[in-house]
Amino acid sequence: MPGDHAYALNVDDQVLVEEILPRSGILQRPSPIGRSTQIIAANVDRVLVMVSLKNPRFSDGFVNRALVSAEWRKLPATIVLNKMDLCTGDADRGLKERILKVYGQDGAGYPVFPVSCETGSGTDLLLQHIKGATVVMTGPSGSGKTSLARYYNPSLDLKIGGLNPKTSKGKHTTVSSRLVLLEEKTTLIDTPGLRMFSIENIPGKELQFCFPEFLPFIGKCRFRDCMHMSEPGCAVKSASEKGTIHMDRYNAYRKFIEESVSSNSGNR
Ligand SMILES: Nc1nc2c(ncn2[C@@H]2O[C@H](COP(=O)(O)OP(=O)(O)OP(=O)(O)O)[C@@H](O)[C@H]2O)c(=O)[nH]1
Ligand SMILES: [Mg+2]
Ligand SMILES: [Zn+2]
Repeated sequence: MPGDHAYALNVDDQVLVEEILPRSGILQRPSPIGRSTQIIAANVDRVLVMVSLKNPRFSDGFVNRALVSAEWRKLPATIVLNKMDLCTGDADRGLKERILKVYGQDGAGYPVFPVSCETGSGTDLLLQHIKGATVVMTGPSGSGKTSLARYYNPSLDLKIGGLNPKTSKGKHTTVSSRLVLLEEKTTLIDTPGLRMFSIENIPGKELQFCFPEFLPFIGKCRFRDCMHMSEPGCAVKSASEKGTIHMDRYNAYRKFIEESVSSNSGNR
């Protein structure tokens, strides 16, 4: 598993793994087959949610699910907006501004780094941000995860894929996770692109705690067991109406609650 810590012996120039140490900072996703879960990476300090504004197109649903999943695992998350070299028009600039407002320091509170693996813009700041840490990249296929690993370490023999010209989506080029060592004990884990980050494993009641900007308001609602949907005197809803919590994030929360209710009732 990329990121595992182990005791190993060196026997005749071969590394023999004796024992894998207990894992912390695990990033998981439900397995596409069956109900089990797959571990994407272990002993991780931070998750980089790697997306692009276009080619492939930015998806709030993907980003919100990835962030909720990281919060659930108590892993700090950073959003990396790659392919900024392609974003030159007013519409692109508008989208970038909205993303910063919704997810950045004045919104949900996440660090957001616009970068380009093509021109190198923003990559120094990002490297500074992850210095000394073990970070895992996750994102849709084609967002440029492997390109970033190769940008930082050009000697790496890693395959970079093209995009499907019709859909501008990636071609699922990376098929297994790979640990990449960078300078100053920084470790970057490249993973296969995901179609969608599933959060089905998170109980509905816990979802509110996976939105960090909700935390100052939780416990201040009229009802102690408020789910922040339609209950009167809800402090979270009221903060979203005032704009203290961005309405896009509040609506994402509502959608996840509705999904969790309908998937639970389907199991009965
Ligand atoms: N214009 C531009 N293209 C980029 C940039 N970064 C990556 N690409 C291109 O995007 C395509 C996909 O890049 P990959 O690095 O293979 O993407 P990935 O996220 O690793 O994709 P999977 O392995 O399928 O998950 C390639 O054609 C890259 O050349 C960028 O900053 N700007
Ligand atoms: Mg890749
Ligand atoms: Zn409430």
